[in-house]
Amino acid sequence: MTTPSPLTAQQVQFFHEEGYLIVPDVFDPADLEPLRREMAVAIDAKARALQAEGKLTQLHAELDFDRRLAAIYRDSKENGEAIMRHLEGLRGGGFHAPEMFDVIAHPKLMAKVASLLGTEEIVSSSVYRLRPKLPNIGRGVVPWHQDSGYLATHCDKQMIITCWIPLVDATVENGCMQILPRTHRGEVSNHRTGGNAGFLVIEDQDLPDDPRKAITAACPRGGVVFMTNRTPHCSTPNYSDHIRWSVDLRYQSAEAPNNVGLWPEAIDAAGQADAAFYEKVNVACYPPEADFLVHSKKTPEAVTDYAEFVRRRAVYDQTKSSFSAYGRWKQSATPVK
Ligand SMILES: O=C(O)CCC(=O)C(=O)O
Repeated sequence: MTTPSPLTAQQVQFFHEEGYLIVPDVFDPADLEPLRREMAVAIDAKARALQAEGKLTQLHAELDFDRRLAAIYRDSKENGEAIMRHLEGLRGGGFHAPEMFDVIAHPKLMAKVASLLGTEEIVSSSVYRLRPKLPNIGRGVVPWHQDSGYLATHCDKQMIITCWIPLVDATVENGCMQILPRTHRGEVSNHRTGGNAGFLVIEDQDLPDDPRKAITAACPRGGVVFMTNRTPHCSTPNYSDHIRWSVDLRYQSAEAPNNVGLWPEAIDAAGQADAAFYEKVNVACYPPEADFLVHSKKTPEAVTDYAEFVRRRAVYDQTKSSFSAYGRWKQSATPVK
């Protein structure tokens, strides 16, 4: 394979000035095919399991990845939700497969992230989200927020890069993201709990700029939307006839606070790890999730492989961390009249 190209100096400058960067061709669309295929297999397996339990009658197996889950959801919200929960990738649960890890650690992505972080020593978080935004279903509409709203306060001034990767062309019609540019250098805005679908929300009066200045982050399959953790963004409804599939991943310098290599010595029946674990794990920007070294020039032998990635996700999933970003935000969202 040829050495993947870094970003140009102009792209890096744009990212640091604007707080985001859209690169339309990080991947060949074919690079994402194995992930799409494995996700389709996971949907099929869960749909068949629901059928075996007598909960689902129509498999819709004739429909492709971009339409099948929407048809299942239309027949039964419960079945659609069950499949989404099975996929979403929360903590150690949800969908994980070598094809997912291959995207997280993909050399083409690492080259771009290294350009933005200014280092080849890169830590990723096992927190990733697979987002099936179904046509005309409100659940996938994400209100204004900064990713820092979900992270620990001691990481407010760190650089944590979100890579938002569409698995279909993301367009205005199918609910791509909106981004408020040049606002990422200030403090973390006031977030409120109780936004759409339980997400945190920055209400308009708390946004660092007029939301009418937002840019529309359309991005083709193969592209990546890069954002900082303090870049306000949201996403809009899907008015198309297909699912807007995407995955979002997070990366930071190995110098930024993290829990790489930290394992709980023991976990009791109630899911409590040893006290030393909680004391140390709170240094991470998002303590409930296992960080791991994903790319390194200095110590390539220390880079985490898929088997260890799975082990770390599973062991962190068992620990009941007391950290909740929601505790940072006291006020709940203004009810919509
Ligand atoms: O995929 C979306 O609609 C929103 C994604 C998002 O908010 C994020 O990646 O932080």
